[in-house]
Amino acid sequence: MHTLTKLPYAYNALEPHVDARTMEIHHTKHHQTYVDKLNAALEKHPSLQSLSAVELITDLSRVPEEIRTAVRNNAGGDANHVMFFTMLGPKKGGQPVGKLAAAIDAAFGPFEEFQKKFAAAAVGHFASGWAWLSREAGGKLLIETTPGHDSPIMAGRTPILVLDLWEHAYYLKHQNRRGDSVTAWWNVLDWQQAERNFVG
Ligand code: MN3
Repeated sequence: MHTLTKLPYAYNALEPHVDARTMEIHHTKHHQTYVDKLNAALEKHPSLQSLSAVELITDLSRVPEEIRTAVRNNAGGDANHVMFFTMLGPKKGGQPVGKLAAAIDAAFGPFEEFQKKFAAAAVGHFASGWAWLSREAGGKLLIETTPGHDSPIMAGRTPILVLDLWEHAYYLKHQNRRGDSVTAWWNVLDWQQAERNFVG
């Protein structure tokens, strides 16, 4: 059975950047639902139940066709939310560190330029989805967005940063202003974890 990953901070810990009510509903309702639906999809497939959500989305071809869409959506939903939530925290924000800082500089220019490019991709993405900084197998850094709960992992890339673009992630506080939620996100982003994702 897949279970809801506990957050390493309280729901109000990211105030004022992300409000407590949004955090609580996002985690206990939205994220929980993906975990529940993933368990339901795997109910009749015991051989797949020991695989983690990340393992499931890494190779969806081994998932039977009749549950593949459900696993793609809900293992993707679980894996993406675990990464998203555990890369946030109080007293975070600031700038990239270590090898990732140098790589972002080389690929996108100064940090402020990277922020502009990332925000433009996030705001420009149509409908629900996720914005990412990811690394191709050859090492190249890429800003990309994915629809639904798709992940760069499904295309063989390594996610470094992830931002939830679904309205449920920001609507209570920011309504239609997705750009404001991107601005807020920089203040709670854990760059130490991003560096660990980058160096592997
Ligand atoms: Mn979400």
